[in-house]
Amino acid sequence: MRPLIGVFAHAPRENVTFAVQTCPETYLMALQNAGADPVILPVYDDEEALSRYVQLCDGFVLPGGIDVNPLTYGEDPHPRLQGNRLDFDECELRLIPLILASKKPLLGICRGCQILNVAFGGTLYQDIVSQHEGALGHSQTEIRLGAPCHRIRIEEGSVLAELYGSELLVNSFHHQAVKDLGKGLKVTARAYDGIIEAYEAPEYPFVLGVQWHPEQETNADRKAVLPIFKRFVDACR
Ligand SMILES: [Mn+2]
Repeated sequence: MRPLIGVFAHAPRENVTFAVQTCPETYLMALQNAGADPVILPVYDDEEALSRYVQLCDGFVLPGGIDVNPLTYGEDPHPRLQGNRLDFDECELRLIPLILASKKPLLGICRGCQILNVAFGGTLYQDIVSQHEGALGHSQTEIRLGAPCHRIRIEEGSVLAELYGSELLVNSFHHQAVKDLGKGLKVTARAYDGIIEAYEAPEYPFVLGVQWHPEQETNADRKAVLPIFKRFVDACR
């Protein structure tokens, strides 16, 4: 039986003439290729609906997207904060505890990794360049989305170490990042400037946050796409 994976929709970066909830196709394709059936779940401010989604699906993906509003972790906006949607943040912050309580697998990617950290009580860099001294370029200049941008160093004993060993080349499309790690999370990869690129939650069967976009890596020569999604989908069976 192919597991049913709920991918949460998010707001587009640009303001559009009518409100939409969107999901890049690459997440759906990566999950399908890894042996799952994805469904897009609407962001919906109704606790009962969110509980139904959590019952319905075997695992969940929190995808990339726009900035997280800093009010969610008790800070005022930095001048370099970009477009954000507090209502989406608040919905995800109501949803995440329900998923965690179900013990079902949860994969947070980019913004998903950031909001998941906030749900665990952590904070974010609102803008890496202005708030983290010595930061390397996390806003990728190589034009192809799946091309590598920087190296990450992986901690021994982690899911990522099982999949990739001690170092991996990843893409990078973020100006925000995890600052203070939430309680119960464990850093499992960092960039060489110290920025947290991945964490796990050892008390749960499968909780993984990655700051890069494995779903974009469609080049067969690169190895980053399928291992993460396969491992995640296996955990959802
Ligand atoms: Mn990065």
